[in-house]
Amino acid sequence: MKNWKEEIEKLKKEKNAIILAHNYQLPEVQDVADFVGDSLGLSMEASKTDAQVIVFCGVFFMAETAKILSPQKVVLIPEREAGCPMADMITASQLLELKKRYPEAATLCYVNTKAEVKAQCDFCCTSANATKVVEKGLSSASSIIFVPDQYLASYVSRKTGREFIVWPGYCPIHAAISEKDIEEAIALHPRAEMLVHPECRPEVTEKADQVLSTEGMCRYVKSSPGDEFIIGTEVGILHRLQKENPAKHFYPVKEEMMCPDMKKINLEKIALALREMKYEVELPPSIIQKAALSIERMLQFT
Ligand code: CIZ
Ligand code: SF4
Repeated sequence: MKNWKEEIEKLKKEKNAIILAHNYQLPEVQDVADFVGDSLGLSMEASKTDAQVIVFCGVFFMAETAKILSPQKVVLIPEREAGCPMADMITASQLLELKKRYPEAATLCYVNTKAEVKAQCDFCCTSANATKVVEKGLSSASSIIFVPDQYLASYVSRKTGREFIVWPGYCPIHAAISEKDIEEAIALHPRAEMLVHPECRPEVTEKADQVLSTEGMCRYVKSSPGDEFIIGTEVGILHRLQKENPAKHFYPVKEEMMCPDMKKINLEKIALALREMKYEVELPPSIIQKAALSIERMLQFT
């Protein structure tokens, strides 16, 4: 078998590139990355680095976000077909229709959206900062359109007491966790703390000990005195949690919590991306400019 790791290291130096991997990527992809993190953390790394080439191992909207924050750099995604079904649930024209129906409303989009949707919004947010963006950035808005994740919106609504005009989008992976799955996992590991992602359904987040973004889970586990955790998000994160906390124990709520799009990138595709400089993320300058505004506004409040 070819030593992809060696080849990737060599190509990285040749091309002055860095590799960024999302918390949900395959373990071997996380292990060759210069940084592993959430979509926003990775985009910030992309804008900070001196490297001219960024190989973004994640799904398409994340690579787009990196490009929006670093338009002068070359952003490559090793698999063009790595999309996000939730991000595909709303288009820019559907959002424009919604905005027409509620002309007074401010618009907030989850980072899991296409660049052209971000370009139509006042604010962007991630699962790590959605509550803060609503409380601080949008405190004076009389009403708020929040797209596309109805479950994240419902969680933030519970936390902030604000009501939103929502879109019926959802993550098919997180929405597949049921209340029964939670009860079964607790019965199997009664001492463990239950951490779930805010993309889960309300009946699931209500049963959890903590509702956290992926970075929030990484931070929480490190500082918690507990040593057993049930993890209600995509299973890729268990690799990072275990690596950073070798003495602690992690159990997925269920093994099938796997996002097929996140698993489309492998070492061979990373090597190929570097060798052939593909697939380059390109966006119209007007979209970059407008989408950057909603992201930069969010950054003031995080
Ligand atoms: O923002 C991200 O990276 C996503 C999609 C999830 C999370 O909780 O970090
Ligand atoms: Fe999209 Fe869900 Fe996959 Fe995240 S886990 S990339 S929200 S489909």
